[in-house]
Amino acid sequence: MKRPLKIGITCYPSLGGSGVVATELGKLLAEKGHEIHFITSGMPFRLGKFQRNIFYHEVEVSDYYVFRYPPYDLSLASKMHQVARLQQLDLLHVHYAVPHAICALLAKMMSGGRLKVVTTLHGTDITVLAQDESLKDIIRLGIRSSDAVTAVSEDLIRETRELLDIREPIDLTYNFVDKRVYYPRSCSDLRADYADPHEKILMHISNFRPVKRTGDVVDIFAKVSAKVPSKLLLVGEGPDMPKIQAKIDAMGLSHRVHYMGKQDDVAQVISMADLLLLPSEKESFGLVALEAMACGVPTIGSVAGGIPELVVDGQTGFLSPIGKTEEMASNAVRLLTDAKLYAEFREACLARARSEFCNDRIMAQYERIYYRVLGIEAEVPLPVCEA
Ligand code: GMT
Repeated sequence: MKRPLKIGITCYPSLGGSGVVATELGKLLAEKGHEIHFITSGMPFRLGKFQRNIFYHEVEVSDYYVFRYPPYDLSLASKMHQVARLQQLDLLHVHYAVPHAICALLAKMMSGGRLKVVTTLHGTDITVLAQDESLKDIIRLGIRSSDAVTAVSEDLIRETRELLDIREPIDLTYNFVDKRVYYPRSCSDLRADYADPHEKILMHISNFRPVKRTGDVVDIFAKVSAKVPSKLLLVGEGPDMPKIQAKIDAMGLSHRVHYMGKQDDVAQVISMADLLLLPSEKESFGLVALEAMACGVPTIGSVAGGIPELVVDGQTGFLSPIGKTEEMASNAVRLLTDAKLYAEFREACLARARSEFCNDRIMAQYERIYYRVLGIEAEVPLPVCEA
């Protein structure tokens, strides 16, 4: 008989896909009866209101005057150990290898080896940080000393093996969306705030870092809007935003662009869009493309990282080589000007999101991993999700 588990979850609590996935997973596991303890530097932003079986433990960092750099990693490791001991946790599930896998390893050592550690790799913890010679060995140690390692795409598994020479098994656990939250929302009123009825809406959502190639977003939009009356909605903020604003001004597009800032209710916002633009340089998965897909919005994107595992080229979007903005723009125009083709893509999006990336199925995969590392024999059926 399988018993409910006590699980500590650590992630980056601020805006970002890995934090979203970790938080949503914790909420779903709690609904299923597991006890979830978030151990993070701040309240995970998607945690929302009180929910049974969910607890939050804030990591406080010592600012003792001798420290030039406050030792966050040590405080996190100590907190993990304290919570694990007090709450009798079965395991720690850490999202993003750096520094979380190493902190969990320290907590495990403090527990005398009793505590199990599951590490989920999300993207730049491997594709960027594992290329940094000063971090490579410690990331490898974190991965090798975890009791189980998961990654959010086949491509990320491949890169992890290549960059770090990891031979140990890595479980594939795609990201997911909660189908009760991500579905096409009605938004005709809202749409009218941003676009005239005859105009299309193109959207980009990200943290505006260089890997997102937001300059390409503007180039694609400029080419599309020259042919199809349209507006660009930019959601999120980040270091490249001032550069992008300057580019939009210089190209005379300001009157066609809305800056939406950070938004919490992504399903509502994304439902306003006709297309999502995701021309990233690196993207281990591209959670936002899945969120769009679940709301019936096709993606125009790049063949980068795990995006092709998610977006089926020619069915739920169009993918082009990185930087090929001309091709991306003409694919966007094709979709926006062919109502029949667009309707087919929309249907394919909804079906794929519901069947392949449904929360029940992915959560069951994680549960299987938890029971496996704990050596508990448990029947966890893998639900088949209807399209
Ligand atoms: O790795 C990052 O850049 C940050 C991370 C995050 O916290 O948002 O994003 C990664 O994890 C997401 C959730 O698994 C993926 O959907 C993103 O594709 C991935 N980002 C990159 O690979 C650039």
